[in-house]
Amino acid sequence: MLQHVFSDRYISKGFMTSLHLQNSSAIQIHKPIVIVPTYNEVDNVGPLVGRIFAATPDIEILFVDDNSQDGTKAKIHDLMAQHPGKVHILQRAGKLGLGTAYVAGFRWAMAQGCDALIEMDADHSHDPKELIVFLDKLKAHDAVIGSRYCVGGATENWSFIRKCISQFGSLYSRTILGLEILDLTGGFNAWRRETLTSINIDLVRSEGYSFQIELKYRAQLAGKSIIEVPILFSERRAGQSKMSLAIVIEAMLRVWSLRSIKSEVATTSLTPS
Ligand SMILES: Nc1nc2c(ncn2[C@@H]2O[C@H](COP(=O)(O)OP(=O)(O)OP(=O)(O)O)[C@@H](O)[C@H]2O)c(=O)[nH]1
Ligand SMILES: [Mg+2]
Repeated sequence: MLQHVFSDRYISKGFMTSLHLQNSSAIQIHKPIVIVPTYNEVDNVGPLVGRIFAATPDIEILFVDDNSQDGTKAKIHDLMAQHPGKVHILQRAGKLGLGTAYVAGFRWAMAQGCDALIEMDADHSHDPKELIVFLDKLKAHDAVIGSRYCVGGATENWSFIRKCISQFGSLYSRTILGLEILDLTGGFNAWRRETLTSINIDLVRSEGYSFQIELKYRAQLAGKSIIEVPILFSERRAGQSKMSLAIVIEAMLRVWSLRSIKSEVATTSLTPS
């Protein structure tokens, strides 16, 4: 059950089209949280917190830091002191990968009673102004996918090669897995707590981009109501990319093994949350 939503500029031009219109029952959101994995993002975390609270004052932020060596941890502790009870840190011993960072973050946030969990990169590629749209859409859908590839979505300042890798990655995964979601590798997504519980995140084994693909695959297989919302994805503002050839190759290979979890997901999605 997938629906696409189109940005105002496209709606006003008459481009609005919808696919599947079956919505999940409407809910209220009481305790939303943005989960940001960090590895050496010292120059990004401070401005990011400012931008998030400027866009959505009533939200919490959890950084999952993998023992960054550039002062990110100390910076996050400063931010926690400036925003008591609103900024949190989950510290891990070393660079253990994006996938396990998110699973640990999801578990931590759910244990705190958070009911809307939003994935976001630390490097300002994702615009906090979209959070309000995500939270609004999450009232009626099990998951909201920030999409560069639905109508109205875009990337900014990306090299031709980077665009090709990203678009090929989504097309390749969609074809192999038979998925309808257009942006499979993107990391700006919102999940209802019940969605993550019912797709059993403890079973997720992927890292890097394949983590994003696996989560979306499990959600679609479980019949969740998913909406794609257009986003503008910007190049990172500061610091170094952690993207590597190994992560791209892991994603390409992992997609094939994801096919075999179809039956496993069908079973676990029947388990009450
Ligand atoms: N905790 C943790 N965070 C990570 C790890 N790898 C990457 N990250 C964070 O995950 C987010 C996405 O990583 P990026 O390096 O921006 O990857 P990308 O967006 O694909 O690549 P660029 O935008 O080109 O930098 C950033 O906030 C990183 O700091 C990791 O192993 N552990
Ligand atoms: Mg990035």
